This record gives sequence, structure tokens and C-alpha cells, in this order.
Amino acid sequence: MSAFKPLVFSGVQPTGNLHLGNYLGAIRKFVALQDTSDCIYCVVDMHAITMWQDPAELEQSTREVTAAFLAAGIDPAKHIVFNQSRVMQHAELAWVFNCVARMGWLNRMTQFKDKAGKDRENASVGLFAYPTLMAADILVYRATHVPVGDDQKQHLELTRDIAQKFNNDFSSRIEALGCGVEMKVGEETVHGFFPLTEPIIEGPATRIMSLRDGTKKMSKSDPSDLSRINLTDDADTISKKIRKAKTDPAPLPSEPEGLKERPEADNLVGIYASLAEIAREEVLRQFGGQQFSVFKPALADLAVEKLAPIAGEMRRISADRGYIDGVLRDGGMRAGALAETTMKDVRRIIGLLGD
Ligand code: AQP
Repeated sequence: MSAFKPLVFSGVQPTGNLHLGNYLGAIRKFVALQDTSDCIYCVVDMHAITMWQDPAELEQSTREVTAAFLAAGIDPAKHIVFNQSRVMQHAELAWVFNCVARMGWLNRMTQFKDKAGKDRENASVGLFAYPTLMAADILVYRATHVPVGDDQKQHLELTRDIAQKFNNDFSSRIEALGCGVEMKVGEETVHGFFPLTEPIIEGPATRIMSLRDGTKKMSKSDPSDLSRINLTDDADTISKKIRKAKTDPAPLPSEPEGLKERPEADNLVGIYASLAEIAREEVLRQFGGQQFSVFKPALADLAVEKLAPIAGEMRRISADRGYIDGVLRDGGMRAGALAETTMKDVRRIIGLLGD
């Protein structure tokens, strides 16, 4: 092989309350990338269980995230959609990566610190090892690109570190078995088995913030439902949440510099820009000098126009459980075949005897 074939991989946890941040930061990009690349999109149920999940709700959320993928426009015939636990090679490679990654690397992960909070001793081992499973999700397909929100940047850097260490540790074996690929690392051309995957984090909405507190990420687990716009919210609920969104008393500025120190205003302008697919500057050209009493209804109309059709389609697809399960089963088989091809080589590279 002389270069890695471009391949997109990404995942979303089935932990309930899919929201506008998940949509703008991730799912909408998944849809756009289908036109230019082969894509694998995964409902990462094994990541979800790093925190307690009610089993029946986990099943329901797995189907709901799948319905959101399909409602947003992901085509499961052209690309692959499946739930992670169907493909056991993710867990197998994660174990290998647990033995490649260093404790110090994982100790630096801010998501673990945020999620474990003060009760670190009581967090699951799985939550600590979450990033090695994420690296395995990506690298078991030797994926070259991962569209994610800004909060996943550090995990993607770790994925590259793991790939690089694996490539270095086993370089002579990879060469002897002839299963490496040439790749550019800076100015150097090196030989390795795993690609150094690139994150795709771009656009005006890489981190959507809570509608109640512009310094906190919009999140599924925020106890306040008013903090987020759920993908299942109806038009009235979307409008109400935007109307109630926290703001400051000043009018909108005419330039982005004027949004500094105004996190809530900055967030709403970013959401508008992202939904309308225009730059922040353009939003401020239209609304600079206006009060929120003018801007919020315009934002609500835009959000309803873009999101209500997805919510409707999600409801329609969710009613057909057999269809969703069929998509996941078929995707799981196709993903499993690809993952096994990688794992056959990985086992040989490491020296784990198989058939
Ligand atoms: N607020 C956000 N802005 C932009 N992108 C976001 N993403 C999540 N929140 C935002 C992106 O959505 C994708 C799927 O996320 P996930 O479900 O795998 O994990 P998460 O980041 O833990 O989601 P939440 O909503 O923040 O859940 P909790 O409350 O459990 O922490 C990822 O690409 C993520 O970057």
C-alpha cells in the first residue's frame, strides 16, 4: 500500500437528549462528508456504559441516535451505520491500546477530570480508559479523518500519539510483514500501520454553549432542559427555549470583537451563523445594533426551519423499530468484516497467535 485510503469515522454516544451541539458540531458534518468520502458512523454504546445507564433506556437511546443519523440525511446503504458493541474488534483493539498508551497520557485527559469530578476514586475504570477505546474505534478502520466537536480535540491528539507509538514500537515487524503504509510526518516520510488521523473541527459552531450559561458546553447531561435544544423538540419548545436563553442587556455589536466578554451573545450569534451557514461577520452585518428582542425571534424562526423537519423525520423513522434494527445489523456486519481485516494484521504484528 502506498497511501491510506481516505476514510471518515465518527461516533455519538446514546446517552439521551441529542441536542443542537451534537447536530451542528458533529451530525451535520457527517452528512456533508458523505458526498466526498467513504464514511462509517457509529452509535458508541460501549462508551455510554462508562457511566451508569439504565439498560432499557440505553436500547431506546441507541435506536434514537440511529434515527437521528438517518433523519439528518445519512445514507446507510452507501455508508456504514452501526452500534459499536456489535463489532467486538473495537474492544479487542482497545485492550491492545491500553497496553500501548501510558498512564501519564490518560492522566492528562480533561474530559475524565470533568466527568469524574471530585469523586475520582469512584469513577469506572472504563471512564478512565475511554480515550483508548475511542482510538480503537477510529483505528480499527484505519480511518484518516474524524469530524467532531471541539471538546474531542484532546482525545484525537491522543489517538495520534497511540498510532505513532504503535507504529514505532512495532516498526521492524510491520516492515517485515509488509503491512505498512508510507505517510508524511512533518517533513519526514515514515512507514506505519496506523494513520495519524486528522480531526475535522471547523466552522462557527465547534462548541455550542448552554443557553443558560454561556461558559458551559451545551450537554446531554445538563439537568436543565432549558440549557439545550433537543433534536426532538417541537417548534414551540424551540422558540420558548430561545426566548428564555440568557443574554445581556446591550444590543448586538457590528463586529465580532464586540462579542468578547459576552459569552451568551457570542453563542447565539455562533448558532445563527452555523444554522444559516454564513460567517459570524455576516450575522452581525444583519443584526448589529439590534436588541435581542429582534434577534431572538429571527434565530427561533431559523432554528425551527432547520430542525423541525429533522424532528419530524426522527419520529417517523423511530416508529419503525424493525427498520432501525435492520440498519444496525447490516452496518455491523459490514463494519465487522473491515475491522477483522485490520485485527488479523494487528495480531500478527504483535505476535498474538491466531489461525
Ligand atoms: N456543545 C457541543 N458543541 C459542539 N459539538 C458538541 N458535541 C457534543 N457537545 C457539543 C459533539 O457531538 C459529538 C457526539 O458527542 P457525544 O455524545 O459522543 O459525547 P459528549 O461530548 O459527551 O456529549 P454531551 O452532549 O456533552 O454529553 P455529556 O452530557 O454526557 O457530556 C462529538 O463529536 C462531540 O464533540
